[in-house]
Amino acid sequence: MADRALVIVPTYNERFNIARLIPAILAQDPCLEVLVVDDASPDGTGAIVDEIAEDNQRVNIIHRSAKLGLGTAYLTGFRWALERRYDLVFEMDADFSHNPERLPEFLEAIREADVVLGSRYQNGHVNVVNWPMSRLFLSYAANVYARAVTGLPIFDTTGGFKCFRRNVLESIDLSSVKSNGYAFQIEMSFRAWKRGFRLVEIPIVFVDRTEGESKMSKRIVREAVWMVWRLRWWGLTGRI
Ligand SMILES: Nc1nc2c(ncn2[C@@H]2O[C@H](COP(=O)(O)OP(=O)(O)OP(=O)(O)O)[C@@H](O)[C@H]2O)c(=O)[nH]1
Ligand SMILES: [Mg+2]
Repeated sequence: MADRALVIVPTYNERFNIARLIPAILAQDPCLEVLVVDDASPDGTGAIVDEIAEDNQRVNIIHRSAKLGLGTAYLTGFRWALERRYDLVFEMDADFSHNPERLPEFLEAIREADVVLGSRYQNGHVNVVNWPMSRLFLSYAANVYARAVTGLPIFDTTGGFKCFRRNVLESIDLSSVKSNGYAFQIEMSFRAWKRGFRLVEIPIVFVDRTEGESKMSKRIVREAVWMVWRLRWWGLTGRI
């Protein structure tokens, strides 16, 4: 039987993106389904997805009561996916920074891996379009730093275009995952790596959003700065 794959898309005020994104995802492969986790977006993103889901069995939505953060949105989505026995679980942004046309390459790569990571920085290349120099520098430096502190052998540790095999998510104690912003991406990959799963990076081009507003915050960056040391400690003490 073919694999069933769920693409989890967390949303907060993505009304100008989501209605275009969902069909673009579904068109890539018949095995793909979508789960939007919306945090009561004031712009009505949730209602738009409700309407799409009504006509399409491959589209699902979870409504949360308030903006509770990216990490907990994914954890909610992971649990939902595990309960329904999906074989593959994707993470993807709603703002077209992650090109849905790359999904088939993830499906191909996961055949030989347990986690596939879309990588903006690989082998000395930087594949980011339209970011101001300051943001690019921050992100690149954060990745060098995270790799150095945690030992995680991947170039793009904070990227959010990913595919997990179900058994990877099953083997991680989701209730003990602590981070909520960029650190969430590092923490999930670190936990998978520590358990001996095969992580594979494939190059992607990341394009800055053209619609909607950024939710990047200083708090999210601060969390990542500290979290990598916690992960290193947990790794050394066998807590992870
Ligand atoms: N459900 C939920 N989704 C969120 C939350 N914060 C961000 N998102 C979504 O997570 C994805 C990534 O967030 P972005 O705001 O694009 O973060 P980014 O790519 O680092 O920064 P920009 O593209 O510059 O905004 C998008 O689909 C957002 O709508 C949140 O608190 N809850
Ligand atoms: Mg974005």
